Amino acid sequence: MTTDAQSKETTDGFHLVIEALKLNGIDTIFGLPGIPITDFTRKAQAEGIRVISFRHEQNAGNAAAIAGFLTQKPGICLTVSAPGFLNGLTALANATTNCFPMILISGSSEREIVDLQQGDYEEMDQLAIAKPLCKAAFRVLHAEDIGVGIARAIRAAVSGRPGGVYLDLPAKLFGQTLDAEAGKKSLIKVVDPAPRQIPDQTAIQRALDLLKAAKRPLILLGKGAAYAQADANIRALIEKTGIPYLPMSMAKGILPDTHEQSAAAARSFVLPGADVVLLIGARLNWLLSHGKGKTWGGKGPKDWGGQKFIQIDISPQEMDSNVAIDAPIVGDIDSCVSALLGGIGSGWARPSADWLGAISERKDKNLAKMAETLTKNPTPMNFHSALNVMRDIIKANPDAILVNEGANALDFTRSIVDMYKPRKRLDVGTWGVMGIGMGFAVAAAVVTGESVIAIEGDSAFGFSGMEVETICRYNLPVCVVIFNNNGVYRGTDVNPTGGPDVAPTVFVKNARYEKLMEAFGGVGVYATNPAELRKAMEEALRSRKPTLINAAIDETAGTESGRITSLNPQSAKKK
Ligand code: ADP
Ligand code: TPW
Repeated sequence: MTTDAQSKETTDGFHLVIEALKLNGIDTIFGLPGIPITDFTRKAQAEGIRVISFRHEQNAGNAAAIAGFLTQKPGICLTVSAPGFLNGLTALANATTNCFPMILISGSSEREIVDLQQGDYEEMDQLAIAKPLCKAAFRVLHAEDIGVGIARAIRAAVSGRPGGVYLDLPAKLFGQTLDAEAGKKSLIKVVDPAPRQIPDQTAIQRALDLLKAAKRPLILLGKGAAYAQADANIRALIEKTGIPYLPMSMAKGILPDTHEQSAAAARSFVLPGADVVLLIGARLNWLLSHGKGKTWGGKGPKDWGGQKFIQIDISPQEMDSNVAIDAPIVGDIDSCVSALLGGIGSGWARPSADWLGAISERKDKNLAKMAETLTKNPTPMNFHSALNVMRDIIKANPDAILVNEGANALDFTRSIVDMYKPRKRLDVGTWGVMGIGMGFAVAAAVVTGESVIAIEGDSAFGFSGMEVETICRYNLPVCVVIFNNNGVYRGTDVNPTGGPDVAPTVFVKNARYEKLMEAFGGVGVYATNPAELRKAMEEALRSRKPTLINAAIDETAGTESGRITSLNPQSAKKK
C-alpha cells in the first residue's frame, strides 16, 4: 500500500528549467559542460533540446548571440561557474553592444559560502559581475521561481532594444524537488515577448514633411533593420520613394547590393552630399563618424555637416546621442516603415535627376576602377584577386551565409563581396571584435541549415580556431577560408632590435592551417592562386563537408588596422 505522499509525482530544478525553455520555443542550447551543469546538458538532450557543445565558452556565447540575431528568439549559452561564466561574458557584453538577444545561463556555487567568501569551488559573485555588462541579470534561488526567472530573461532579451541577459542558476537549485503538478503550474509561456511598438502619427508626419522637402535625401540601413525582418516594407519604402540608400555592413543584402538605388559604391560622396538622412536601425556611432566631421562634409572633426536627420529606432534614448535628430520616430522598424509608406502616395516626387545622376556617375567610376583591380592576377595572390573568387561564389550561392572577421580581410570583403539576401552577412559588428568567427559559423549552420562561408584573417581565425573540431563533430556545412598573410594586418614587420623574437604582429610564416581541419576528419586545402581557391570553394559548397581553405596571400598586402588607421595613434603618426 502506498501512502498519499509517496504516490505524488515530483519534479526537480533540472526538469523545470528544461520544460520552461521548451515551453517558450527554445530548441537549441550552445554551451560547455562541467560542474554544476553537466547533468543539465545530458537531461536537456534527453528531453529533445539540441545541445551544441563547444571547446570554449566564448564561442558558445557568440553562437548564442548570432542565433538570436538570426531568429529573433534569445540564443541560449550555458556555462559552468566562475571561469566558464567569465569566458562567456565577452560574448554577452558583445551581444548587448550589438543589440542581439541572448541569455547567458551559468551555474554558480553555493550562495551562503560565496557571500561569506569562504572559498567555495569556483567561488564568484557572478550576478554582480554580469550586471553592468548586460541588459538585465536575474538569479533564481527556488525551484518554484524557475518559470518566472526564464520568462523575465526572455522578455528582457527580446523586448524593446534587444540585448544580452544573464541568468544565474546556483547548483543547489537543480536538485530541489517540487510537486510535479505545482511545478507545471509555475511555468510561464511568455505571451507576445517582443510587442510591436507603433509610432506616433505626429512623429511620422514630421518625418514625411522633412523627407518631402529634401533635395538630396539618403536612407541608411543598419543591422537593426536586418534584425527586424521588415524586408518587404523596407524595400517598398526605398523603391516607392526612389531615395538612394546605403547599407551598413550587416544590413547588406536587405536589398541586393546590385540594386540600382544602392549608393554603397559612392559612400564618400553621398554622406557629405545628402541634406536629409533617414536612419533605419543604425546608430550614429563611430562607424558613422558620429554624424559629423569630414565624412559628413563638416570642416573639422567635430564640425557638423548641416544634414537633417530622421531616425527610426525602438530605443527613445538613442535620439540625439551624437547630433540633433530633427524627426525621431520611436517604434519597431516594421511598424514605423509601414506608417511612412502609408504617407507616400502616387503624387510623391522622386529625388531630383541632379542628385541621382551625380550619384550614379560617381558609382560607375568607382565600380569600373574596382572591376579593373579585381581582374588583375598577381603572384602571390592578394586580397583582391582572392575576393574576386569569393564575389563570384556568393553570387552563385546567394543563400550561403558569409561570416567575416579580420582587418583587411574584413574591410575588403565588405566592399567587394555583394550580398543578395537579408541576414546573410555576419561580422565583427559594433566593437570590431575578433573571435566571433567559428561561433557565428556554427550557429548560422545549425539554426538555418544553410552553407556557411567564413572569410577569416589569419589572426582573427586564431581566436576561435579550435572550434573546427566542433564543426567536424556536428558535420556542419561550413567552409572556412583563411586569408593567410603571415600575421596581424600583414606579415612583414621586423624586430627593430635585431633580437631573436619576431615582431609582435608576425606569425609563423606559411603556417598550414588546413591541417587543423584534416586532424578532425574535415577537408583541408592549401590554395596559392585564385583557380585553386575557386575549385576548392566550389567543391566545399557542393559536398557540404567541413572544409578549411588556407589561402596564401601576399604578406606585404594589407594596411595597419585595415581601413580604421585613423584610430591607431602609432600608424596615424606614420602617415
Ligand atoms: P549598425 O552597426 O548596422 O549601424 P547599430 O547596431 O548601430 O547598427 O544599430 C542598430 C539599432 O537598431 C539599435 O539602435 C537598436 O535599438 C535598433 N533596433 C534593433 N531592433 C529594432 C527594431 N525591431 N525596431 C527598431 N529598432 C531596432
Ligand atoms: C578581441 C585588435 C583588430 S583586427 C586584428 C586584431 C588583432 C587582426 C587583424 O589581422 P588578421 O586580418 O585577422 O590577420 P588581416 O586581413 O588584416 O591580415 N582583440 C580583440 N579584438 C580586436 N579587434 C583586436 C584584438 C585587432
